[in-house]
Amino acid sequence: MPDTDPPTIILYAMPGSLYSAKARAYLRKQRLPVEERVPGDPRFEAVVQAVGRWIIPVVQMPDGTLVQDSSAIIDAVEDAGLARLSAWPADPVARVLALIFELFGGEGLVRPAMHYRWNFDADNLAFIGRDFVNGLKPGAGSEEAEAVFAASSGRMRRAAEAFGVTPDTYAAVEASYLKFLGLLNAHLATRPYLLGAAPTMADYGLIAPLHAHLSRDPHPAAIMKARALHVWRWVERMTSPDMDAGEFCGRTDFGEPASDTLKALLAFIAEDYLPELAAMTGWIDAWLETQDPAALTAQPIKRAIGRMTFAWRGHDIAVGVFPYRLHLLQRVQDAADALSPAAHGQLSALLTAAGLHDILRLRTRRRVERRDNAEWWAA
Ligand SMILES: N[C@@H](CCC(=O)N[C@@H](CS)C(=O)NCC(=O)O)C(=O)O
Repeated sequence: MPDTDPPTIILYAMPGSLYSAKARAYLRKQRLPVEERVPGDPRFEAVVQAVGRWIIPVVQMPDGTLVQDSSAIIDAVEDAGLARLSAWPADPVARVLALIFELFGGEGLVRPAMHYRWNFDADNLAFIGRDFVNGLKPGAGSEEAEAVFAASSGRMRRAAEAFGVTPDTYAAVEASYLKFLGLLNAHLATRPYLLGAAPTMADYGLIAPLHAHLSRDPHPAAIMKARALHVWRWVERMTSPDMDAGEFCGRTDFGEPASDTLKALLAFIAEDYLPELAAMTGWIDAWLETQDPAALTAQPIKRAIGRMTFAWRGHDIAVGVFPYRLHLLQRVQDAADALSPAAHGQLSALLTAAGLHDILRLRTRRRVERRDNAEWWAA
């Protein structure tokens, strides 16, 4: 490669991984030289040692720094000045909305993602079985492949339960997803990306569940193709380095951010996800009160710190409590807190009309911080 080419970013990821899709879509839109490697690549071993756990996606930046976490990867590329097409919309109100979709995409849509991947074995299993093995143990023979897939799929099926996907919620998870898919399809019929002419963090947040699981696994892929052409096209668009928006004939003005179809999506988030955020912040705040502050801040936060029950669509569902979600919620609130009074008024009106205003209010007594590729309780 000639000296003038920008140095390559290495992305450790897998085609079937939810958070990998978010980092990959963003990196592709930047048209940066990226080399994607699977975790089964022997070079991943040293990355696991350095990051301290087995997790993807991880990016090795051109200066050698390792960054884990799809959100942190996007921030790192932006901070390094490498972004061609920033993930952040110019309008500060739209920026807050982008962060709401980041939170809802990566965390609020894990129920349908896990359900449609793990509860339709007849359609999905042959595809995801080999897809997993290609990422985890490329070249494995059939016996070894079976053992590799059994171990990782067993772990992921248990994860689905930790998100509240159990036989008595299957019907509610499906009804919720189909409603969301209809609303997103109506929105994307009118514009190429969530917030208009260009991709933003809103799109990168939603592509996480909508790529690897909901558009790629055979069973949900058929649902998306049959019911939601515009969402399907958007998924294609999000995997392309160019805008891939020919059907919009060069239009760039979509009157953002206050379209009715966007408001309907915000109202859906209020109905579907706000109850869980309220329960989570309440649970974490009560839990923090009982903890010894010195012990709390001495080590990184575990992925799940407990289990809570809350009412969701007529069911009492038991789910893990994941402080990472609080970190993403804080990003929403920090961006809202930084708005001018006029912009804050505009945001408040939009969120109030959608029934989502509480998303700015749900806070805990101690913040989550990120450092050394992990989450920590703030001092
Ligand atoms: N917050 C992280 C989550 C990453 C994550 O959960 N990755 C999954 C694959 S999609 C993983 O590596 N799981 C491994 C495990 O939990 O053992 C991010 O956004 O990167």
